[in-house]
Amino acid sequence: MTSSNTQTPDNPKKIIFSAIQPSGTITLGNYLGALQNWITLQDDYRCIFALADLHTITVRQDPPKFRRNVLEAYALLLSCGIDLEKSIFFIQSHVHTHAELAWILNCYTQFGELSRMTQFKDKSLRHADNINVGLFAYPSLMAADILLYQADLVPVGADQKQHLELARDIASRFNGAYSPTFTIPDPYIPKTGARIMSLQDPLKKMSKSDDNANAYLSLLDSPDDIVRKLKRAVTDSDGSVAYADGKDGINNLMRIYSCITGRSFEQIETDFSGKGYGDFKAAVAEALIEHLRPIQERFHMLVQDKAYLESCYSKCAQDALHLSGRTLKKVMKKIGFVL
Ligand code: ATP
Ligand code: LTN
Repeated sequence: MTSSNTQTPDNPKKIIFSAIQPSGTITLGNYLGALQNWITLQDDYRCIFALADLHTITVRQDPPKFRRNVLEAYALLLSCGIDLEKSIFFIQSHVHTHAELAWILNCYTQFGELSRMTQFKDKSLRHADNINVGLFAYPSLMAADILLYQADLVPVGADQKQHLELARDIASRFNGAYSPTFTIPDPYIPKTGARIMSLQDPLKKMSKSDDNANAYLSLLDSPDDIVRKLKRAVTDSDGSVAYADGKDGINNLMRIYSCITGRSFEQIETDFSGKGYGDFKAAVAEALIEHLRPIQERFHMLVQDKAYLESCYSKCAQDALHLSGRTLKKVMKKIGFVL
């Protein structure tokens, strides 16, 4: 049986583009909110994924740490299940068309539009000593990423929706000024798009750039780290394992446990009725440790094989350049560049 997205001559597979910044160790939030969906989408869509390292330098990076973060994130995403037989997975800075189209799109994006972006406002407050032009123009680079591949769908978390809307506006404006050039991308907000919250402040999202390492679970945390961080996770004084308003800490742990084990909230409530938070936290830790074990094993093997990693990202960069080069050429021709 073929699903509606299976490729046939008159029904080419839809194109998906998404990217993640290699700005630190990938968290459980990134995994459950984004990466797990990327992995499942690979069967039904033509998927193109990237590590958005050009975006990462909008915040100052320590060079050796940055280099390590990029290579580790590449190995980790492969370990999570990005399959290069099905998908392209490249490093953004290896494909020069991104910076080139971003410059062009800057000239089709208004100052006022970029000024309204909430991420720019938030990051300007957090990095008040370095409000650089790249931070401001971040969304036009993101638009270039997406539009270069004529993506139909872009899986992103809610925090990126505003940027995607801007990408749609820029694409429509360009198409209107010349002739249809770019596919207008739709956001793809996955059903299981769990929003995983900080373990220390369950009203704040779990983030890899949190100063407090106890607030997030990294995919590379050791079993001891996982047990310790979960033991310290903030809960409430009610004591019953139940999903309810005001129990943000427990709700978050239930969401994590449910995503990992596939058990519904009702099933979890039944399994843990009469048991305390200590037992529940131990069960969440156990489930996570088992889930992450094969990913971590693959990661530790892959990350040492620099030659293999290089062969993967070089081949993918070539494929990405081939696809994106066609769009860039079309754009330049329409604008009137001498080619
Ligand atoms: P940073 O801390 O550097 O801002 P981040 O951890 O918030 O990074 P991003 O690199 O901005 O993560 O996001 C990568 C993807 O992961 C996005 O699609 C985003 O929506 C998703 N994501 C990030 N944090 C969470 C979370 N806590 N729960 C669910 N999804 C998340
Ligand atoms: N801004 C995104 C990462 C990103 C992206 C993209 C996501 C860069 N380019 C293109 C989707 C499509 C983030 O911080 N999560």
